[in-house]
Amino acid sequence: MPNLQIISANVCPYAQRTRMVLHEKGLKFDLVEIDLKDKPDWFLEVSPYGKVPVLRHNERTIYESAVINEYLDEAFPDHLLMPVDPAARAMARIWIDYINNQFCPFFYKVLLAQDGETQKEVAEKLTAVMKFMENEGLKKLQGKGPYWMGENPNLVDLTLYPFFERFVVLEHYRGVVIPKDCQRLSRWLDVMLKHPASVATANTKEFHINNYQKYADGSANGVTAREMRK
Ligand SMILES: N[C@@H](CCC(=O)N[C@@H](CS)C(=O)NCC(=O)O)C(=O)O
Repeated sequence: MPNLQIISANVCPYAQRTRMVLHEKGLKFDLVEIDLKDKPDWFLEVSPYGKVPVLRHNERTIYESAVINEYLDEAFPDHLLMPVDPAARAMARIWIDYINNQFCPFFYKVLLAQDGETQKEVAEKLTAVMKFMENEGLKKLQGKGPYWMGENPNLVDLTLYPFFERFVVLEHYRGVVIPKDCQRLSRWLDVMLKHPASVATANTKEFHINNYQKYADGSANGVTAREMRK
């Protein structure tokens, strides 16, 4: 049995990604939950950025969700979650990078912005990001779908989904919704909400709304909130 441990916080979308990958691949693992508001001393020794998720596999420690997910896919190749064809692998990485560097920052910035003008500006940017994902991503790559790159979920789906599980928070605090003309994105979300790895790792709408209150009222002061405010 693989000796896998994941250090996680159930509030964290990045950690949920990795739990989804472990679930999707059918891997058994020990889950170590930490409180991000009161991080244990041992955690700072294993997590150089002070962030979850962190994976421990035998003697190795690996961090950064996108890196952990590819590591798991390579170390346990039974049920691959990256395409095999090099061009398709490159395309999957392009979208994982886009999600991490465009979608995620604007997701947080919409919540963190405190004045109306900035909230409007970042909400417009997030809307443009979703339209780009609809037209450049789903429309060109998913074929008959229903997943990002076809009929099976891959690492792109598992990278993006945890943020859409939390999208209700943006609607609740800022009135931001998925644009009406992003129908593929909405259908993708409907399918992902029912996907077994999503169901196995899900938290409720109320849980997320409560958890992001400090982001929305401007009092969040963790590493992520400070970085995303920049
Ligand atoms: N780029 C990182 C981001 C991970 C991240 O931001 N995790 C947050 C929780 S969602 C965290 O641990 N933040 C520590 C803090 O806010 O103090 C990854 O993909 O793993």
